[in-house]
Amino acid sequence: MKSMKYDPIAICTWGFVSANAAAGKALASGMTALDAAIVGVAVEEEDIRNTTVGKGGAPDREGNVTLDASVMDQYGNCGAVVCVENYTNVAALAKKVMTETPHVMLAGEGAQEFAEKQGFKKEELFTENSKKEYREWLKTAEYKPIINIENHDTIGMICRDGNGDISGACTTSGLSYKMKGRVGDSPIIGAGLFIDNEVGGAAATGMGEEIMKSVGSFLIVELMRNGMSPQDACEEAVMRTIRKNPGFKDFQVAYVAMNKKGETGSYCIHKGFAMMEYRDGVNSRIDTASYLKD
Ligand code: SD4
Repeated sequence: MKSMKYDPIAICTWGFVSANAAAGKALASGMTALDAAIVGVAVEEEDIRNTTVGKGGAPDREGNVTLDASVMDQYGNCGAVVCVENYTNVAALAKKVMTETPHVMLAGEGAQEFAEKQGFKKEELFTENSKKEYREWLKTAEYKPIINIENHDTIGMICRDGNGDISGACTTSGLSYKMKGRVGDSPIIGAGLFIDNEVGGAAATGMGEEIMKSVGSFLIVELMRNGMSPQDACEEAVMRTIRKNPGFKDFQVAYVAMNKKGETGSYCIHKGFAMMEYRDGVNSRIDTASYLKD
């Protein structure tokens, strides 16, 4: 490991062992926090066994696989793409929107044309396995998000590099069998992801509609700015949703956060959520405390 001013740390949503390890390794080799987060989440984007991120992601109810992603760096720059078809590495594409255009977000066809121009590889994202599951789903065509299973495995990642700078990325295929055109929290800066390098960063997973309503990741960073620990800030953000929505038992909302000191936290409504944390060269799974105990 290179000698560094700060210990590199990577955290991410869910038990994405390889993705978090890839980010940790990248940080240890001296990569910036933003690039390490993109390298990390790309592991899930490319893993066709993951049916909620990237290639192999479940389609919308009409059979289109559409991806959403966002990135944010230590300078407060951000980029996002929504409803992207046929390109796997949408977090890297979101970075290109940030660095190569005067905009923050590109959608659908415009984002795809931009991807093409930037040299991203065009691919079929709808895999045999997702097609099989989709055909099964079509038999009833019932839309019912299942807590913690397949509908909720977005990867949101926050990294701190050797300079102590914090950046992040968030990438998803969104809710399985969503309405055509539906976009969740993951590509919305402040909802699925927010970074303020003076304070820290946060990322979300779960029912995007609820996360957007409370601008959850921004809320967590602001709570940390006002002195809360990452853990307390994640808990308060989840509690805001619980207090406002009596239907909270029917969906999952989960957050991970890290502050400038490298302290981390996570919290969720339903048990079963976990956070990965890479620190001191060790990648650990942390079972997150939940509001509902069973
Ligand atoms: C969304 N937050 O699109 C995402 C869903 C999710 O794993 O977390 N999926 O609402």
